[in-house]
Amino acid sequence: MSIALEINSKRSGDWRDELLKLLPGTKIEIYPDIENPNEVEFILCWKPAPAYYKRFPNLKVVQSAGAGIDHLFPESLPEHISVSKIVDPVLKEDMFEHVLTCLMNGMKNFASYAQNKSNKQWNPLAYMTIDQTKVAILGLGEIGGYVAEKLAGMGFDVKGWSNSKKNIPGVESFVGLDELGSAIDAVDFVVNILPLTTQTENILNRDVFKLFKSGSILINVGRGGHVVEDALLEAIENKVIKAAYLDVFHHEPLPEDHLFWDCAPIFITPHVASRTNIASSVKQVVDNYKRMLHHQSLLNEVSLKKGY
Ligand code: OXD
Repeated sequence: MSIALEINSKRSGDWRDELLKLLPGTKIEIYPDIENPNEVEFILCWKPAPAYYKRFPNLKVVQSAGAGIDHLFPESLPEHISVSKIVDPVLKEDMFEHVLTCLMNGMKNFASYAQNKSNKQWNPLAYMTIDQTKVAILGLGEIGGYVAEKLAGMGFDVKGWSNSKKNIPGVESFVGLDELGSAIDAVDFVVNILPLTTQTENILNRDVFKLFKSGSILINVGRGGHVVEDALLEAIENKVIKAAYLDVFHHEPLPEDHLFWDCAPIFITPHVASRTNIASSVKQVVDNYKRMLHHQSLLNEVSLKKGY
């Protein structure tokens, strides 16, 4: 019995070291150096290659190394394989801080002042305050719900949109495609924290951008696949969207020749809004491995049908 790590980043070694501290003596191998694929029952993944699971005939559990599972090809996984995601207070707090940074930057015009400085221009602009600022959060799962509640607690006027009704203090809840327009109506910032599923892919499209308040700001910390890129560039060109803070993209790293690099109102961060903290997440991975060994249900298991 062994654990395989297929983590498309430089962090595989760190994951293995942390796992070994809690599971001494366990065989933990980093793909492609797998001695016997038949022994692998548990795999920890971040952006594995398509059909990765076919390499391991006795695989029982796929554990995402992040909060999302869209990168695990959930639609093609056989039903007998269980899938779990990371749910970690550190991830939620980091996401809240990133979103707050984008909000405050937009509200206080820091990008304009950076540009004015390079032109030696002294040009005071009108700023927004928290109590005047309306925010819509798309996606009220573990992370989105946390961000919405914290922003509401700070005094932002917060609306939330999700698949099912939510009862979050201070957050007005809107449900389903019929209510998407009401959720984003008249808000200053739209923050996307949705999971990427067949239902939510391309949800930020031309028709939806037409419902944005003129001069509003988009913050995308969900997935690149939520956004129809041409439609976003058009909405920016038409000044419907004043600025966009994008942390996630269709292709990562964002290709050098991508139009977003040269579009001044688009701010690019390299998928860093909230990165899995190995030290605070490793215990739940170990718990899931032990649960699998004892035929118990997993922590933070996701529904493959729903995709989250
Ligand atoms: C995640 C991410 O899913 O970093 O955790 O996007």
